[in-house]
Amino acid sequence: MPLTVGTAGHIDHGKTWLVRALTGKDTDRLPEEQKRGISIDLGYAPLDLPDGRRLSLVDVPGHERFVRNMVAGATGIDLFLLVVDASEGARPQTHEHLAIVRLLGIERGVVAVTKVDAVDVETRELALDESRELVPGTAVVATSARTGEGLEELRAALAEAADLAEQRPATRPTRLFVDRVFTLRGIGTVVTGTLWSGSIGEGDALRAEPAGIDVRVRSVQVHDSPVERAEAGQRVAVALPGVERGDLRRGDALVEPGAYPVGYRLDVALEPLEEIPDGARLHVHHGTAEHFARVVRVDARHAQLRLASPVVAARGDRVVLRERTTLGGGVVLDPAPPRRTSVDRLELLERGDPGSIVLAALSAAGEPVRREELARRALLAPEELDAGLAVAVRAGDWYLTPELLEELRYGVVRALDERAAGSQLDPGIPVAELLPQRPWAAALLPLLPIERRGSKAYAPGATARLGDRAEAAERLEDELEKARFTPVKVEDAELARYLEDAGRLVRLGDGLAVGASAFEEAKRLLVEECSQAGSITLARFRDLLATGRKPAQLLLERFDADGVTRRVGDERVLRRKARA
Ligand SMILES: Nc1nc2c(ncn2[C@@H]2O[C@H](COP(=O)(O)OP(=O)(O)OP(=O)(O)O)[C@@H](O)[C@H]2O)c(=O)[nH]1
Ligand SMILES: [Mg+2]
Repeated sequence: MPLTVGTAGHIDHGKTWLVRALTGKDTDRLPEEQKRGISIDLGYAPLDLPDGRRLSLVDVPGHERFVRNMVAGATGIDLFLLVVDASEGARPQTHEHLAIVRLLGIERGVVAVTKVDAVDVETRELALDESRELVPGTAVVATSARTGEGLEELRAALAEAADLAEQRPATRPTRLFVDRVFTLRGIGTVVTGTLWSGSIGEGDALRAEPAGIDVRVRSVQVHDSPVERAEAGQRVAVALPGVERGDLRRGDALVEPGAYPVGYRLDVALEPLEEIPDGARLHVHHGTAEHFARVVRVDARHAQLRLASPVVAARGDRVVLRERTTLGGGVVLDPAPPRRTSVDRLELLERGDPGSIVLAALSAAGEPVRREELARRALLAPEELDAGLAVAVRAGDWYLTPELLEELRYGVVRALDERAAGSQLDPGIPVAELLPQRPWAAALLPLLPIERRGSKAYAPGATARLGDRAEAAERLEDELEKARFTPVKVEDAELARYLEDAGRLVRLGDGLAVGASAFEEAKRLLVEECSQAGSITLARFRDLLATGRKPAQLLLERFDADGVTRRVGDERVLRRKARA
């Protein structure tokens, strides 16, 4: 696993010299750094260990004015290399850098007591003791960049710390925080940074956030050597053709498109070093970015950070809070929280159970949600998300809480009940009207307690019932019986349709109907006549029924429509299927 080591320590305590002694590389490359003899910005060098492993080394400045650069460098590291001048001992930035490293969750490292060539044995022992007390449980090595003393021991101690370094948390999608942007002749814009998670290879389509610029990776280098893919934990240089140098800056993130939210709020669990009151204004260091922010306290341990600039974060990220001095830090619980905070929600996020987090996110959404949408909240790494989704209800591509499914099912049952109880003869509801008109509606249908018949949904086993129209139906049937072959106007079209479905009447044109028995009788007479005479005219049919011309006409049209007869000129003949 690739690891990055970051120096830490007070100004002038010998960090850069030690890095040069270990790697052969002078990381103070800015003219002003060389002129003033101090480090200002971050420096990078590869460090080869005795066992052949290669670590990345980040050298940070010790000057108190450049602590922000130190934090930017330290956010990507796995191990610290705390440097303490043997004659000076621990000084303010020794403590502050150590605190920052701790706030960033970096547990392991090595302490180098430097410049031991310049002190007597007693001072040296004093410095070693002080360092052991300062960072208990960590190897403390006496070194000199001038004489080379202790360097082998230091390499061995770093190798041991690397063996013990924590695995990175569950693998997240690709995210690299940019620490430098420059232009190379013939190549174009190049950004460097530590790859926090995922991998980057030639041809990858990534997005630079928060600018939202889509980029394509032309080539990737790790420590000045081209590689096919760079892995999480490595120092990476990425060539991005087509991007202007001015489009990107330190603090930006190169991410898998859509994998991280971009927002102006962070809910965090605080780790204060000093009192951080509600309303405090301070700087939030996250990744290589620095955001001005206001603190909204939620309770004794939680706060919402309202940022002046957009942040690209994930749950579990660390932040450092500063205002001239380091005030504390925090662990991100929600990288894109709602404005309204809730202690219960934050405690649930802090417990970290994937199932509970998924259910909370789904219930906050209030409707079914696709996996991508949940992934983009960056509350869970992909494999955690899949584990969490197992407790949700799945409907095609959509996920919802069991409670929401219950609610939807209940709503549908009630709507169908109401419909059946009402005056409607047809207790069905058009399927399209069952659920809100949302993209997930179709996927949810199979989970509803309904029976589909055509375009309508019914309660399982539901049949049409006359209910309070039974009397009207009886009256109508009496009337039809009396009228016999003379069609009767039926005002209640729904009732007519219902009675026709039930085989109790036959609808003709113009809202007219005849009774079922009269219709059958008319049909029998028609078929008989046609069978004997071969055909029938309207006049002959009228005479057979002893009725008017119009009723005979309407009945014949219905027989045509039913496929009993076929018109040939002025006459009708039986269709083949009606014969015999
Ligand atoms: N005698 C002696 N002097 C050293 C040694 N290492 C560094 N120095 C002296 O300390 C000065 C500062 O060393 P740097 O390595 O630049 O210190 P630094 O910690 O990187 O300083 P900043 O980056 O500005 O915080 C050097 O210019 C040297 O004069 C050493 O091993 N022995
Ligand atoms: Mg330096």
